[in-house]
Parts: sequence; structure tokens; C-alpha cells
Amino acid sequence: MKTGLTGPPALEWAVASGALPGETESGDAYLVRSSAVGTLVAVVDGLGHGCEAAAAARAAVRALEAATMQSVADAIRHCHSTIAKTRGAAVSIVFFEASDYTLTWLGVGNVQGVLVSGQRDGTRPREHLFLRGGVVGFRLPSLRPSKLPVVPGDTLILATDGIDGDFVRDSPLDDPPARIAERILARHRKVTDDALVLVARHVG
Ligand SMILES: [Mn+2]
Repeated sequence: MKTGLTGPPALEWAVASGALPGETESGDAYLVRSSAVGTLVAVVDGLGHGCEAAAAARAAVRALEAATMQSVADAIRHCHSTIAKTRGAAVSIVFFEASDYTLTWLGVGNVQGVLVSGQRDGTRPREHLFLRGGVVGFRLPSLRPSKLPVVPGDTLILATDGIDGDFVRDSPLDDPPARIAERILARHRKVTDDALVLVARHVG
């Protein structure tokens, strides 16, 4: 379990992960990176599992560390060209903008993303990241990021495909991000793949 506080905008985050049983390295990786303009969060799933998947995921994270923050599409394109010699990866990326309290997100491949509203009155539904088919480093789809407002209490969850899709229904907001990440990994992890879940809450 890794946890942290970062921003702007202020975010409390946690990551829970585990490698496929029998493998020493996970092919899933993540990045949380802040600067004055905002915070970039990404989850990466290197194709397959084992050391080659881990190498692809590490290369993708390094590329995203060096990429422009403000444009998630540019960041994905930079990552794509940088990791072309690897197996490639699924990448979902989210930029929290400090100046206007929005997030912009983009997903290539199958790292799921959901934004759960911190408002309990039910006026704002859960938002799901629209995933486009493709493999970063191999074949990019057209990139159309979408933008959403973010208010205190809103909680972003990113999960690789080693986590089953039911996790979305199992993410109440009463718990801190570390507890949510731990619970999702414990309850929804598949035994057939590496698994990683990242939870980031905007704390006002
Ligand atoms: Mn996977």
C-alpha cells in the first residue's frame, strides 16, 4: 500500500496492488505527479505479465513523468512514441487542473476509471472514463479527452483489468482512500492477472 497527500488541487491518494501469483514483478504501475499547474495521475498495465510487462509499464511511467502535464493527449502521444520498442501498455491518465478545479481524462486500452461524486444527494451520477481500444506503444486510437468539474469529496478510482468490474458498485465514500483501495483489491482481485487500484480524493 502506498499513500500520499499532494496537489494542487489537494488530493489524498492511495494505491493497492499485487503481482500475479508466481510472478516476482507486476506489469501494473502508476504515477502521481504534481506541479503548480495541477496533478497528473496515471495507471498503466503493461501487456501480458512478468518482467517484459513490468519493463513496458516502467517505461510508460518514465515517459509520463517527462511529458507535458496540461495536455493528456500530448502526454499519451509522447508515451506512445517513447515506448514503441516495448510490448506496449494500456494507459489511463487524469489531469487535475489547479486553476479551475476540473479534471481531464483519457484512456487507451482497458484500465477502468470512475469518478464518484462526493455529493450524497444523488444529483451527480458516477462518471465513467470512456476507454478507447488500442495499445500505447503499438497502435493509438484517435484521442478525445473529456473534462469534468471536480468538487471536494469527489473520488477518482482507476483499476487495471486484474480487478473485476464489480468494484464500481463497491466503492462507498465513507472510508479514506487507503481503505477503499485495500477493500477493492481484497474483494475484486482476479487470480489470473496482476492487479492495481488507485484511489484519489479531492479534499477541499
Ligand atoms: Mn492486466
